[in-house]
Amino acid sequence: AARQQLMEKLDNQGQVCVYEFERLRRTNSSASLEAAELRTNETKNRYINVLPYDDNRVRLEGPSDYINASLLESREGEVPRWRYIAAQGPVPGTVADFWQMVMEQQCSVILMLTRCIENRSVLKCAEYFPVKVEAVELYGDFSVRLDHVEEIDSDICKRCMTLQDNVSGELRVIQHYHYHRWPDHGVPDSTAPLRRLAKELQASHPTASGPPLVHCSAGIGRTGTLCAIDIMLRRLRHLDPADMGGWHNAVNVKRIVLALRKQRMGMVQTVDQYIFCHQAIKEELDEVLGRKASSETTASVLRTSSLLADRVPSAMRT
Ligand code: PTR
Ligand code: PTR
Ligand code: PTR
Repeated sequence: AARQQLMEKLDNQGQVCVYEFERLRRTNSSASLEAAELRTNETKNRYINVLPYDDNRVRLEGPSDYINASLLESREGEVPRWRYIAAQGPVPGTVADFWQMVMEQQCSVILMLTRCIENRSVLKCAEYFPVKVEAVELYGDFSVRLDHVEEIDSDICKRCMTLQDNVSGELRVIQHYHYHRWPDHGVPDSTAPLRRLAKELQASHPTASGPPLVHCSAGIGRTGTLCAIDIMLRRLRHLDPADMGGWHNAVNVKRIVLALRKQRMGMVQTVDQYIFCHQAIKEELDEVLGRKASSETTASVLRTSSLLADRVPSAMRT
């Protein structure tokens, strides 16, 4: 029913999405997964079928360097540039590894897109931070203090934390955004909170720090969707309004998802999430353009987007 609604909102272009996504799903990567498949690393993976590629997995310092996380990056020369660490929600045995990664990769923003427990009793993510303000929890060599909590939206909780490496004494201040209304394999009711989250990310991300860390349970479905939306919003902000090619590129969801999937398997996991990415960009365009121009502009931009790229003769695309 949710998909039906989304499709209707997309002016019956949802069918094109279904077709396009099926093709995307069949483009499998042949990249190797050796570290992830090592016997010794078996218990570090939350799901046996969601693993990071060797090429771009995040490596921990020390003898056992494995964590289920991937470094995702824009192509050389791509403008604007983007970078994320996409990770699974830690299992109880990898919480200390998770904080080690945050410290070593110099992350200062974490986006959490899952609850720790969903459907009453299903564990989706270990509790990796203290829940009481001013409380300190110890995870291996790391301690984490919860400094401050703020509800910035009915569905988004922002937490400020201080991470300390108890061996070196090094400290890091972390901004943690928790979107807690998004079940796995599904889509939220509205695209607004995620667009909001992407904007918070832009605003709060210090330029000199490491990549933002995005995670859900497996680190592919919800994480992929948020990354795709964030990339589109970044591109929109960089656009020269007269550059139709730029518009086309900015909203080419297919290309973006393909680029993400090359770097981590299954990014944007379901067709509903794929449709949701289109919906998000459409609503953002409506918001950005709607006030100034007619929705005809939105329609013409969308017509040139990937949504119809396969169907529209190239002469009609611009
Ligand atoms: N391959 C990417 C590039 O050079 O475009 C790597 C990259 C991406 C590097 C983003 C840095 C990036 O952003 P920032 O400097 O803001 O962390
Ligand atoms: N075994 C599960 C599956 O293949 O569906 C793994 C999985 C779990 C995949 C959750 C994705 C999931 O969603 P998300 O990446 O949004 O946490
Ligand atoms: N082989 C896939 C396909 O044919 O659909 C992968 C692919 C997807 C290739 C998108 C290129 C794509 O982008 P565009 O159609 O925008 O060039």
